[in-house]
Formats: sequence, structure tokens, C-alpha cells
Amino acid sequence: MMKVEYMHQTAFLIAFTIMSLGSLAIYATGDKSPPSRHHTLLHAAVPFIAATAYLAMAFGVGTLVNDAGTATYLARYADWSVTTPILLSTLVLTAFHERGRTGEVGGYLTSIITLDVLMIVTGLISALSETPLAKWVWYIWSCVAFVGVLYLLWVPLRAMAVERGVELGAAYKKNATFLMLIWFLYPIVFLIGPEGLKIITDTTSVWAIVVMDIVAKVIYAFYAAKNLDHALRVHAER
Ligand code: RET
Repeated sequence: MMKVEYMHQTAFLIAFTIMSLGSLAIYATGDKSPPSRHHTLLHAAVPFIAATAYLAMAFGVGTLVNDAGTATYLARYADWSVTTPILLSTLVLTAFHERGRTGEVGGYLTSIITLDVLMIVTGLISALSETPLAKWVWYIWSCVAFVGVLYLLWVPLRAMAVERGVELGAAYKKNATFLMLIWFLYPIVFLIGPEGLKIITDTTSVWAIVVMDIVAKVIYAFYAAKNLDHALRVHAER
């Protein structure tokens, strides 16, 4: 276990607290009747997993420091490799609402989760790479997988959601837009952070990612639930 810098520990403990309370709040206020039930449970699970990861980071568990003094937080990648598939699966489930084509849902889920996990794992390899060539090859590899995720979200899955009706299509598009905008910040912070060009310090990058994680997990859960609940209500009234 390593000693965790004071400023970082504060950030990690604040994130732990907000994620834990956020998870409880999402569960407490969420619709627990079908078909919204699984969305509420999935969205509550995301910050719960993140809280676990931030507690590990606060204790310095899984924090690797290389010879140049750059830290890589393994707990962060462990968190992302589980939470980003959950976030994407709620959008896939929205696109397939009441379709009953389980084979196809499975196909899309597997494809988007494979690309997404590939994006996170190759991002970690890039962070751990010691030579610039290896670092940038893996970074680009990760970005290519990210483009694959965005393609699936914006082309076939969006078409599927729109086919289900105007309201469901609109909710899907709002949620996918919010998700895409906040997700875009991660490769940018990585690029300018200590893992990449070192334009911003480790402390700035840690705080930036804490804020982004809270928006992508907790704020997004409330926003997505609001849009989806509205669409499902209108859909059911038909
Ligand atoms: C990395 C590394 C390099 C290239 C790319 C990346 C993308 C990361 C993303 C992370 C999203 C995380 C979320 C977590 C919260 O739930 C791995 C930074 C493309 C998109 C949303």
C-alpha cells in the first residue's frame, strides 16, 4: 500500500461519500415497478461500484507509481470496466423496449460491451506504457473502440429506438447525447493529463475525473430516469 497524497485523499473521500449517497438516492427515488425497475437498479449499482473503487483509491490500494512519478489508479479502470457496460446496457434496453427480439438484444449488448471494455483495457495499457510509441498506439486503439461504441449508439440503436415511437426515440436521443458529451471528456483529460501530454497536474486530473464521474453516474441517472419515465408513461397511455 502506498501513501496517498492529502489533496487526492480528500478528493477520493468526497467522491466515495457522494457516490454512496447518490446510489441510495437513485434507488430511493427511482420507479421500482416494471418496466422501469431494471433501469433504477442498474443506475443505482453504478455509483455503488464507483464508491467501492474510490474507497480503494483513498487507501492507495491498486495505485501504481512509475519511475517518473506518474500514478496509475487501477481501481479507476476496474470501476470503468464494470460501470460503463452497465450505463450502455440501459441505452440498449431502451432501444429494444418491448420488442421481444431477445436474440438481437443479446447481439447488440455483446458487441457494444466488447468494444467498451476493449476501450477501457487498452486505455489502461496506454497509461502503463513506458515508451511514447506504445503509449500512443494504445491510445489510438482505445479511441477506435470508442468510435465503435458511438457508431452503435448513434446508428443502429438510435434507429431502433426511433422505430418504437416518437417519445421513446426522443428520450433515447436525449440520454445518448448527454452520455456522449460527458464521455468525450475522458479521453481529453487522459490526453492532457499525467498519462499523456502532462499539461495538467495529477491533482487537477484527479479532481476533474471525480467531477466527471459524478456527472456521468449520478446526475446522468436522474436525467435518464426523468426522460425515460416520461416516455414510458406516454407510450403506455397509447
Ligand atoms: C480512455 C483512454 C484513452 C482513450 C479513451 C478513453 C475513454 C474513456 C471513457 C471513459 C468513460 C468512463 C465513464 C465512467 C463513469 O461511469 C480510457 C480515457 C477513448 C470514455 C463514463
